[in-house]
This record gives sequence, structure tokens and C-alpha cells, in this order.
Amino acid sequence: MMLDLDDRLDRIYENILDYEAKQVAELVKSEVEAGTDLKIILDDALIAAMDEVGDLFAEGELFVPEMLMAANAMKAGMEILRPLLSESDVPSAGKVVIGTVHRDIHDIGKNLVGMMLEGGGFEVIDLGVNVAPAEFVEAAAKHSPDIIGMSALLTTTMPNMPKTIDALHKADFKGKIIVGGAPVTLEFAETIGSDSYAPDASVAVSLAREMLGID
Ligand code: B12
Repeated sequence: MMLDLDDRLDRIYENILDYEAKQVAELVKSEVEAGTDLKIILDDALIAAMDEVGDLFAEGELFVPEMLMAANAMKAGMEILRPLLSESDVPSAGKVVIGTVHRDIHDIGKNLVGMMLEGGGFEVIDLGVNVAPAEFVEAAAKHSPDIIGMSALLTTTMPNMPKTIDALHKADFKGKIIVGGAPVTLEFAETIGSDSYAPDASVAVSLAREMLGID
């Protein structure tokens, strides 16, 4: 006997919270084959589970390794949906270009932010690490993102954030800018003219939504 839709979506949700990437991929695949609306799978199973992970992280119930495992499980489901979503008309929450600034190769936090944003329904273009200001500018022109996110983990690479912001402003970038990374503070973000700062990936998703006026 087949479970009803809510129970099947709940199974995907629970498997994300149990970090079962393989199970998530299989369940999402059979849901697609059953003809379930892609947006329902995305919103009610994948994004709902990542919202829960974000809340648990914010409450101190989950830590970075668990959040990464859950994000990986969600990603396994996203990989099934992504090619189908790009063909369909599910609206993306917005487009985000993200990268680690010049001369900095730390990417765990940036990847986590990217995955959580994807889980939150955003289209994410990841420029990788050691991204020079000119590369951010080039990506801004190419992709016209709603938001550009920058990560820095070294006090020596933090000054590359204002350099990148200046270059973006000179190039007339009209979108929003968000910065983060362990040494970055709200105060620093404010002095360099960033629109926003998030201390972790779950706050990054809520701020990205807020900046674009999505509830
Ligand atoms: C792992 C690590 C490495 C790995 C990186 C592997 C990788 N693929 O990323 C390796 C070994 C390569 C490395 C190299 C170096 N590292 Co290192 N590294 C770390 C370590 C231990 C953990 C960083 C991490 O991944 N944390 C976990 C993630 C999840 O947290 P996070 O990055 O802070 O991200 C969260 C938030 O900050 C936020 N966030 C992050 N990015 C963004 C972006 C946006 C837009 C938003 C909104 C939010 C956001 O959300 C994330 C998720 O919640 C830290 C110590 C530490 N505790 O931070 C040192 C640390 C950052 N490294 C340090 C140093 C010195 C180096 C080296 C210079 C060492 C050397 N002498 O070679 C090199 C630098 C190389 C380079 N040019 O970048 C120092 C920096 C000191 C300083 N104040 O500048 C630290 C603090 C260690 C120390 N205590 O000395 N490192």
C-alpha cells in the first residue's frame, strides 16, 4: 500500500534530518516518478527540512558537522530536482553569486551558506575560492544576481571585502551585498558599506529573504 503524499513528504523530511543522503535521493526520485508537483517536493520536504535544520542550529541543538550532513542530504535531493526545475516554471527566490574573497581558500562555511541558500529556494552561483574583485564584477555583469555574498576567514583577507564592494559599486552593481566568515563582524560589515552581515548560514537565508522582501 502506498503512503499518502503528506507521509511520503514527511519521510523525505525525516531522512534529511537523519542525514540519509542516499535515501533522500531515492525518495525524491520516486516522488518525481509519481508525478508529484516539483514545487511541493521542494517546499514541503527539502526546504522545510532545511528550515528546521536552520532553527535547530540557531537553538544550539545542532552543530556545524550535523548541519553539513543535513545540507548534503538535501543536496542529494536537489540534484534530482535541479535539472527538472530549470526546465519548469517554479520561480526561484532570487539569484545569489557567492565566493570566498581574494587570497583566501577557506570554503567550508561559504559552501554551507550556498547549500542553505539553495535549500531556501535561491539559485546559487558559486565562484569558488580566491575570487578577485574583478571576478566578482564580471560575475555581477554576467548573472545580474539579486545578492552577492562574500566570505573571508582570515584577518589578512578581510580588506578584500571593501575592495570588492568598491569595485562592484564602480561597476554600478545595483543588487544587495552580504558578507560573512568567522572574523567578520556586523560592525565591520557596516563600515565597509555591505548591506548585510550574517554570523551563520541559517541567518544568511533569513536575511537574504528579508533583503528581497520575501516572508
Ligand atoms: C579548516 C581550516 C583551514 C583549511 C581550509 C579548508 C577549506 N576547504 O576550507 C586549511 C587547512 C586549508 C586552512 C588554511 C589556512 N588557514 Co585556516 N582554518 C581552518 C579552521 C580550522 C576552520 C574554518 C572552518 O571551516 N570553519 C567551519 C565553518 C562552517 O565556519 P565559518 O567558515 O566561520 O562559516 C560560518 C560563518 O562564518 C558564516 N559564513 C562564512 N562565510 C560566509 C559568507 C556569507 C556571505 C555569509 C552571510 C556567512 C558566511 O556561515 C558559516 C556557516 O555557519 C579555522 C579555525 C576556525 N575555528 O575558524 C582556521 C583559520 C581560519 N585558519 C587560519 C589560518 C592562519 C590559515 C592559514 C594562513 C594557515 C597557514 N599558515 O598556511 C591558511 C590560509 C590559506 C589561505 N590562503 O586561505 C586562522 C586565521 C587567523 C586569522 N585571524 O586570520 C584560523 C582562525 C585558525 C587559527 N586559530 O589560527 N585553514
